Amino acid sequence: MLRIAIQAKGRLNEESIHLLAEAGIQVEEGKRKLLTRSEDFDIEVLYLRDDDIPQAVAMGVADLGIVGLNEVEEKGQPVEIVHKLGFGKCRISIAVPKGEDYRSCAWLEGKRVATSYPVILQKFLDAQGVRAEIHEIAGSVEIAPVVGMADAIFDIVSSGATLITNGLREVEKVLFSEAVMIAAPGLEQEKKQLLDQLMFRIEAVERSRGMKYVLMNLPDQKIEQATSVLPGMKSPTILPLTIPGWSSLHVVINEKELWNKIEQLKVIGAQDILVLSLEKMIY
Ligand code: PRT
Ligand code: ZN
Repeated sequence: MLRIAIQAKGRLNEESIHLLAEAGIQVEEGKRKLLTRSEDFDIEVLYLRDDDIPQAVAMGVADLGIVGLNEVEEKGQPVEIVHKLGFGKCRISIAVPKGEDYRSCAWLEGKRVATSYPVILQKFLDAQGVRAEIHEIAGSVEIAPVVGMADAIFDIVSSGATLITNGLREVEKVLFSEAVMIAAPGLEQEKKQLLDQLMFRIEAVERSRGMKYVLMNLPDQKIEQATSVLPGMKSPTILPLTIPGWSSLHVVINEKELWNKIEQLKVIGAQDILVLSLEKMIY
């Protein structure tokens, strides 16, 4: 059996549960305890604070974890990053009061920087050859300059709205983060196999994101022309219709190019076009 640690509540909780559900692992929210066993897959879900997930995985309390890359980097625990999951995207940046004439990292020399991520910040400062005083605070980092506790901050930024509200300007983007799947190093064979199975499912879900399944009817003599404008995943599926000289063509198209492709196909002579959402793509 595998045990996976996910955030108990907070920004990554919902999407972690959603991802597991898409992979066929249902965890009933209502009945949520600290530890829940899935009935669909040989897995147990452990709910923790995100700060505790890297250590829980490194110690083998959990075999896997879903946590922000920022936490993994900060905690420096020996865990393996198995996969980037594409949600919880943010960056950790240095920000200064907007009136400051910040031009380079040299500005930070001798300054006080408030943060909840002292390890990542220290590494960055060392790499830049700058000495600054790091003030570690647990929360509300963005108000530190206003109240005179610090000259700058190093904190998570997503839309940037919080910085603007607090009169701050983002000057250095130090680390780009997103939720990642982490694993304890050296998982035993049986757990490794379950992990491979889980990742196979997750990758199938990811592949289908933004993809649409498109069906259309087309005169047979137009098939070649239609095929030439379609994306080259594999050749489209072509099925004969009961009407002589006509076929039904099925193809998977990325949402981004959907309208463009449909317009081209219509000009070629496609009719009765159906666009369906795609749940999983398994190769
Ligand atoms: O209770 P627990 O310790 O588990 O949760 P937490 O309060 O430590 O973390 P939580 O739930 O706030 O965030 C979990 C993870 O989500 C973080 O570690 C990041 O990997 C990721 N994430 C993504 C974010 C954001 N986006 C984000 N915008 N984490 C925090 N923020 C905060 C940020 O601290 C700042 O206050 O949102 C504000 C900035 O947002 P913008 O949009 O105004 O720039
Ligand atoms: Zn936390």
